[in-house]
Amino acid sequence: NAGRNKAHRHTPNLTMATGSAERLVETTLEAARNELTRGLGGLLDRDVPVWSDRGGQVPDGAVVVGTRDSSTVVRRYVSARDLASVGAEGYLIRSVSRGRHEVTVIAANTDVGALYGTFAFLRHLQTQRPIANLNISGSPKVEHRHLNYWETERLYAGNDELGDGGLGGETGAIFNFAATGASAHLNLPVILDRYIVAARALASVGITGITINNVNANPVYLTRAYIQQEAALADALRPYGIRLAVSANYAAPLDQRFAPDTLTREQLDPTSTEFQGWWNRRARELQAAIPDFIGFTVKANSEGQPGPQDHGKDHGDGANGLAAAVAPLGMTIFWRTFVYNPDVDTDRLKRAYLEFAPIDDEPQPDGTRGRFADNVFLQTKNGPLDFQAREPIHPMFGRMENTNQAIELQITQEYTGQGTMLTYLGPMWEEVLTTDTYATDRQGRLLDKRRVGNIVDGSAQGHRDTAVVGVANLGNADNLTGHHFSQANLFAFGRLAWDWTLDAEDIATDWVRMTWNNRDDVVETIVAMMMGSWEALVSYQTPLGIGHQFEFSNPADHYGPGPSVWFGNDDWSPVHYNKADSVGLGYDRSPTGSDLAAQYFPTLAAKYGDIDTVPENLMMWFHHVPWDHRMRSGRIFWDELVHRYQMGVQYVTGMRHTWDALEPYLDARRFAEVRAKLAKHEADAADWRDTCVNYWQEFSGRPVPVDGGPLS
Ligand code: GCW
Repeated sequence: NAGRNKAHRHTPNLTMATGSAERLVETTLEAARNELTRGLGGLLDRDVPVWSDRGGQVPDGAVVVGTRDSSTVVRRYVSARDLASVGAEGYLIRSVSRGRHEVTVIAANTDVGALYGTFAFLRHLQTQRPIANLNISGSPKVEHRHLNYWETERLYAGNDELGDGGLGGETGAIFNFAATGASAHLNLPVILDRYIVAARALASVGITGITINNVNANPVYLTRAYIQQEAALADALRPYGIRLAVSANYAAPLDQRFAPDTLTREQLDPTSTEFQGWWNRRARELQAAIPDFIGFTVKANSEGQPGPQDHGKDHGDGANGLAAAVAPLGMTIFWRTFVYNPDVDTDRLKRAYLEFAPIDDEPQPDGTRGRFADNVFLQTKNGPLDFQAREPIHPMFGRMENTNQAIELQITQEYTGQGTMLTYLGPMWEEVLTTDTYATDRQGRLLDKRRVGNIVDGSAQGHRDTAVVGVANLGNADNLTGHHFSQANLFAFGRLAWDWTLDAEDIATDWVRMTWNNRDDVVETIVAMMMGSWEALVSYQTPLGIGHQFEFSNPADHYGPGPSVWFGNDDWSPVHYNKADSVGLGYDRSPTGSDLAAQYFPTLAAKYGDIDTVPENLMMWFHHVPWDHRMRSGRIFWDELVHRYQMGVQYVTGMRHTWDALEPYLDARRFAEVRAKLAKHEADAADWRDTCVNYWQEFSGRPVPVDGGPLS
């Protein structure tokens, strides 16, 4: 990409706000070299000399990193042909020997590939794998591995909730654009050391881009003053292979901060030259300051955000209008499909598919199908509701054959325990990405590769443009994520975005070795604890496929239980989703109900639509289950339901005991911080169990089986 390696510096200094030893680097290879000297120095506990490759004999034991262009050693030991197999961002790590000299070569086709290889090598050492005779290769399955950053909305890692080093006046957000008071002098373009900490962390798991502002977008991010700030940030992150995007508010052209360059409401028609011209001017300003700017993420006609439907046009027109404006600049539009206009269908879960599928399928004048432009991605949440702890896959996966489709996962734990509950999300994402869509071609023949991961990485339907997006959990806490274990989610997201076929347990094992301790017994214990934590959360919050059951009371919204609540709007209300009555519990989306099931490919439609074949863990997403329905365990549904709540809480109690026993092996501070969180976690999990079971019992009228903890 033009300018990717050019430095456009807007600020000369790094400001040490938290006292970590960061420095600004100009190039990606410099970043890689820093990581090596720092990483090896840390692991070996001594200074590591840096040898500059100007030809001549390589010192014995050296680690050489680079491309065939940048390094004579790489040129000597790694053929162009071998390198071709790992693609633009992949790497090869090899032990080579010449006479009595042993050298480790980290080779790639590009500088960023070399950086990823460096991190892979360090991970290899940190996890104490054997380092003799290395022959490792890696390359990503998906090209765009992005974070969406919602600033302070749904942020649980801000303002240093662990109590160390928070800066007064800051919001808790990782990037300072508009801090006030005592922290105002720390606003961008000043580069805070934590931005470099984040860049290093994100590069270490292969993140390639960040949309820096909330999708409920404030147009201020498109103003000149902010673009200058963004450019400084982009410069600091560029060496780490991380590019920027901005969330665009569809109606930004009305905003007086752009005067005299504003539009009238009539001119917001996405097909108009005025609308496209306005966005083209903004995009050009952005590109002038940030040559490798990615493009825009758009939430339109969703939860009160403006969009093309306010002007009589549909999502295709809207996405394409913006896409046309930025296409000449090589930019991309990430158009979100999180829409639920009540006029479309009474069942919220069916609405996105109903709005987007016809546009994807629309015959075009040139004989092809699908109206969405080539530089549009439809960005779709993993499930059809809203990041609940377990949802069925979104029916759109596999159904958007003619459109680029990105999956959106939520790393920040809005519905999965926020900053309090220890919930490792790797297994959830593994479950989502490996779910079989049973996608067929137009003739109804099953595709060979048809898991959600295949749809996303393009291998199912031959898409070349591919993207995975995670809603980030980055805050200004020292450890970036607040809860120490939330870091594992950021790590797992990056690893799975790189290669969705990786195993969530292997990822957890690496993370524990790199983060806590390398003793096998300790590693096994922590990994085992993590691996069951998500299923436990599902059990004590929303077992057996019961939908959204959260209370909504600022600021703790979407944390605690609220099964009896109606918020004055069906789309947000627990009672609407649970449909508790004297017959049973759950939302009928089978053919006798809303028939969401029919939006899936036929095999899944049949499986989900029948109460006898639906997976029990998704049961109440699709069926109103009678209290005495016989479950696979032999228990009746009511007993099974209560059992799940009890098991979930017991698991958390188990985690607390396990953690206590690990005290001798962990550093005191982090041990205590996690311990305190687990105590609250256990109490809050019990609150979920008691609130829900007591409420369901009003309908079931059955006694509570006593195989678990007390129900107060
Ligand atoms: O999960 C919901 C969140 C909103 C969010 C919205 C979305 C940024 O509660 O905070 O808005 O989804 O994804 O647009």
